[in-house]
Amino acid sequence: MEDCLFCKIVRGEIPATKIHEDEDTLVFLDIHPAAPVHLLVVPKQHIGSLSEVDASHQQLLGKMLWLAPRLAASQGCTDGFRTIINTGRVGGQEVFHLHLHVIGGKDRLPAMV
Ligand code: IU
Repeated sequence: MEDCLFCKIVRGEIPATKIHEDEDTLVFLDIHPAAPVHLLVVPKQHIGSLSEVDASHQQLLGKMLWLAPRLAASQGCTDGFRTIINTGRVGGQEVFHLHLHVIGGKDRLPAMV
Protein backbone atom coordinates (compact mmCIF):
# COMPACT_ATOMS: atom_id res chain seq x y z
CA MET A 1 0.00 0.00 0.00
CA GLU A 2 1.64 3.15 -1.27
CA ASP A 3 0.47 5.63 1.35
CA CYS A 4 0.20 3.37 4.39
CA LEU A 5 2.44 4.62 7.20
CA PHE A 6 3.38 1.18 8.51
CA CYS A 7 4.03 -0.12 4.97
CA LYS A 8 6.46 2.80 4.59
CA ILE A 9 8.19 1.80 7.85
CA VAL A 10 8.34 -1.83 6.62
CA ARG A 11 9.93 -0.62 3.36
CA GLY A 12 12.41 1.54 5.28
CA GLU A 13 11.06 4.79 3.84
CA ILE A 14 10.23 6.14 7.30
CA PRO A 15 12.62 5.53 10.20
CA ALA A 16 11.63 3.49 13.23
CA THR A 17 13.50 1.93 16.12
CA LYS A 18 13.38 -1.73 15.14
CA ILE A 19 13.37 -4.38 17.83
CA HIS A 20 12.85 -7.49 15.71
CA GLU A 21 12.45 -8.43 12.08
CA ASP A 22 11.74 -11.68 10.30
CA GLU A 23 10.25 -12.65 6.95
CA ASP A 24 6.69 -11.97 8.10
CA THR A 25 6.84 -9.29 10.79
CA LEU A 26 8.53 -6.08 11.86
CA VAL A 27 8.54 -4.93 15.47
CA PHE A 28 9.39 -1.37 16.43
CA LEU A 29 8.95 1.12 19.27
CA ASP A 30 5.73 3.13 19.35
CA ILE A 31 6.57 6.82 18.90
CA HIS A 32 4.08 7.80 21.61
CA PRO A 33 4.66 5.14 24.25
CA ALA A 34 1.82 4.52 26.70
CA ALA A 35 4.23 2.89 29.16
CA PRO A 36 8.02 2.42 29.50
CA VAL A 37 7.82 -0.52 27.09
CA HIS A 38 5.53 -0.08 24.09
CA LEU A 39 6.18 -2.16 20.98
CA LEU A 40 4.17 -2.59 17.81
CA VAL A 41 4.17 -5.99 16.11
CA VAL A 42 3.34 -5.35 12.46
CA PRO A 43 2.85 -7.86 9.66
CA LYS A 44 4.94 -6.96 6.64
CA GLN A 45 2.02 -7.59 4.32
CA HIS A 46 -0.66 -4.92 4.33
CA ILE A 47 -3.74 -6.00 6.26
CA GLY A 48 -5.98 -3.08 7.13
CA SER A 49 -7.26 -4.37 10.45
CA LEU A 50 -8.18 -7.48 12.38
CA SER A 51 -11.57 -7.27 10.67
CA GLU A 52 -9.89 -7.98 7.34
CA VAL A 53 -8.08 -11.21 8.18
CA ASP A 54 -9.11 -14.48 6.57
CA ALA A 55 -8.18 -18.14 7.01
CA SER A 56 -4.89 -17.65 5.16
CA HIS A 57 -3.71 -15.32 7.95
CA GLN A 58 -4.02 -17.80 10.81
CA GLN A 59 -0.33 -18.68 10.91
CA LEU A 60 0.69 -15.03 10.77
CA LEU A 61 -1.68 -14.12 13.62
CA GLY A 62 -0.29 -16.99 15.66
CA LYS A 63 3.22 -15.77 15.05
CA MET A 64 2.35 -12.25 16.16
CA LEU A 65 0.99 -13.56 19.46
CA TRP A 66 3.83 -16.06 19.84
CA LEU A 67 6.31 -13.20 19.48
CA ALA A 68 4.66 -11.05 22.15
CA PRO A 69 5.97 -12.74 25.34
CA ARG A 70 9.40 -13.17 23.81
CA LEU A 71 9.64 -9.53 22.82
CA ALA A 72 8.24 -8.41 26.18
CA ALA A 73 10.85 -10.49 28.01
CA SER A 74 13.59 -9.08 25.77
CA GLN A 75 12.54 -5.60 26.91
CA GLY A 76 12.64 -6.55 30.58
CA CYS A 77 8.93 -7.25 31.10
CA THR A 78 9.47 -10.34 33.21
CA ASP A 79 6.33 -10.03 35.32
CA GLY A 80 3.65 -9.51 32.69
CA PHE A 81 2.59 -7.19 29.92
CA ARG A 82 -0.51 -6.25 27.95
CA THR A 83 -1.40 -6.90 24.33
CA ILE A 84 -3.95 -4.80 22.47
CA ILE A 85 -5.28 -4.83 18.92
CA ASN A 86 -7.46 -1.79 18.32
CA THR A 87 -9.87 -2.57 15.50
CA GLY A 88 -11.84 -0.09 13.43
CA ARG A 89 -13.40 3.21 14.41
CA VAL A 90 -15.17 1.92 17.51
CA GLY A 91 -12.01 0.11 18.61
CA GLY A 92 -10.01 3.34 18.42
CA GLN A 93 -7.77 2.23 15.56
CA GLU A 94 -5.75 5.15 14.21
CA VAL A 95 -3.35 3.45 11.81
CA PHE A 96 -5.15 1.15 9.39
CA HIS A 97 -2.45 -1.47 9.07
CA LEU A 98 -2.94 -4.35 11.50
CA HIS A 99 -0.68 -4.11 14.56
CA LEU A 100 -0.40 -5.68 17.97
CA HIS A 101 0.55 -3.38 20.83
CA VAL A 102 2.82 -4.94 23.47
CA ILE A 103 2.82 -2.72 26.54
CA GLY A 104 4.54 -3.08 29.89
CA GLY A 105 7.42 -1.99 32.04
CA LYS A 106 5.29 -0.43 34.74
CA ASP A 107 4.66 -1.96 38.13
CA ARG A 108 1.02 -2.48 37.22
CA LEU A 109 -0.91 -1.15 34.27
CA PRO A 110 -4.31 0.45 34.97
CA ALA A 111 -7.26 -1.87 34.46
CA MET A 112 -9.01 -1.40 31.12
CA VAL A 113 -12.05 -3.60 31.53
P1 IU B 1 -3.82 2.37 16.98
O1 IU B 1 -3.99 0.96 17.55
O2 IU B 1 -4.06 2.43 15.50
O3 IU B 1 -4.62 3.38 17.72
O4 IU B 1 -2.31 2.73 17.28
C1 IU B 1 -1.46 3.37 16.39
C2 IU B 1 -0.15 3.54 17.10
O5 IU B 1 0.82 3.91 16.16
C3 IU B 1 -0.19 4.63 18.17
O6 IU B 1 0.13 4.09 19.44
C4 IU B 1 0.85 5.63 17.68
O7 IU B 1 1.58 6.20 18.73
C5 IU B 1 1.72 4.76 16.80
N1 IU B 1 2.45 5.46 15.76
C6 IU B 1 3.80 5.20 15.59
O8 IU B 1 4.40 4.41 16.30
N2 IU B 1 4.48 5.87 14.60
C7 IU B 1 3.86 6.79 13.80
O9 IU B 1 4.51 7.37 12.94
C8 IU B 1 2.45 7.02 14.04
C9 IU B 1 1.77 6.34 14.99
I1 IU B 1 1.40 8.45 12.90
